Amino acid sequence: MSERLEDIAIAMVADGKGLLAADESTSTIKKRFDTIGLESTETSRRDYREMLFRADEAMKKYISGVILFEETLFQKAADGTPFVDLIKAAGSIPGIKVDVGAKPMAAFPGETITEGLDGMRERLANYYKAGARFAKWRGVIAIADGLPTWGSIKANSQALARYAALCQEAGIVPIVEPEVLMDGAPGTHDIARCAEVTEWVLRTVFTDLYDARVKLEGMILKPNMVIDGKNARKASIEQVAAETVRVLKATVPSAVPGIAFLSGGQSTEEATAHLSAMNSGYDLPWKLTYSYGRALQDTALKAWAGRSENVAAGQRAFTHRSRMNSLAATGAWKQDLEKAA
Ligand code: 5MM
Repeated sequence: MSERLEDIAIAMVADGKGLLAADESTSTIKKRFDTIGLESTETSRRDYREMLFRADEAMKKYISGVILFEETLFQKAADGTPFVDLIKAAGSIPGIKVDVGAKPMAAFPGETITEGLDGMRERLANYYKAGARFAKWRGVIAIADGLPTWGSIKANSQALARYAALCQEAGIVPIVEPEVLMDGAPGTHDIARCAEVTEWVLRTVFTDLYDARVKLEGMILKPNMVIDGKNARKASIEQVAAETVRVLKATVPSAVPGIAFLSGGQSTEEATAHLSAMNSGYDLPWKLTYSYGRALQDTALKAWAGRSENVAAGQRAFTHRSRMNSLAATGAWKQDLEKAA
């Protein structure tokens, strides 16, 4: 019997758990490996992901699901165990990134449109067979002088809605990720501008999801936090939390079971502090948790540095960050826990 979308979605945002975004495409993981001077090959990518997925405590206690890149979904650990089996054995859910990337949008200079809808029904059937029970699609919205435009917001929003409808048809929970960039060029906008654009984008996305007949109970939203641009960071933790909650309450129906944030280039500790602040002191209709890529992986990647003798150190770093974010997901994180570690 196939699982209900609602149940999968609820499991993805279970108390004190969140998602590990490990779906870096080949070009993005190369950039990450460049920072530790490691060549990106199928084997080095496997070794890195295996280190994360075998971090037992983190995976069992803090990670509800892992977003994978297609290569990783079908990849095996060094001993031949499929990664999907490793993830499932830890009680976590395998997921798959199904978009094929944000591409320059014709006639919209400086903006992108995410591609990947063609042939998606067939691909989803294969991913389901391989064990994926949720998927992810990311639309990217940049803030700059005169940007974003309505044309690009609408096109990205409609693509997200089409993708979500196809996922639900396939028995797969869609993670709907409309990312308003904090670290796009020039990254000098203030928090008020981010709030205005995020609200505009989310209103559009939920209208398109309704028009596409997407069942809100069987999806997860993955938004940016409302924060000022990376090159103009000023807003306090409390301000980011308050503005993010305000915009989400104004736009996200309570039928959505959970919201799992992206970290978007925030420092690892900032991403944790913001999440914890939102989970303490606000009355919220949905779960708020993490679906972090960089904010869960950065310290682990550095500790590992591509060396087999550092696997345990990398796993310790990943476990620590996962535990801190797990505490943040229930509003129980405190800064001195970082120092203690
Ligand atoms: C892990 O990075 C994801 C895929 O990026 P590319 O398609 O560009 O390789 C990305 O979508 C990620 O899942 C989200 O942005 C969340 O990651 P961060 O690092 O922002 O938390």
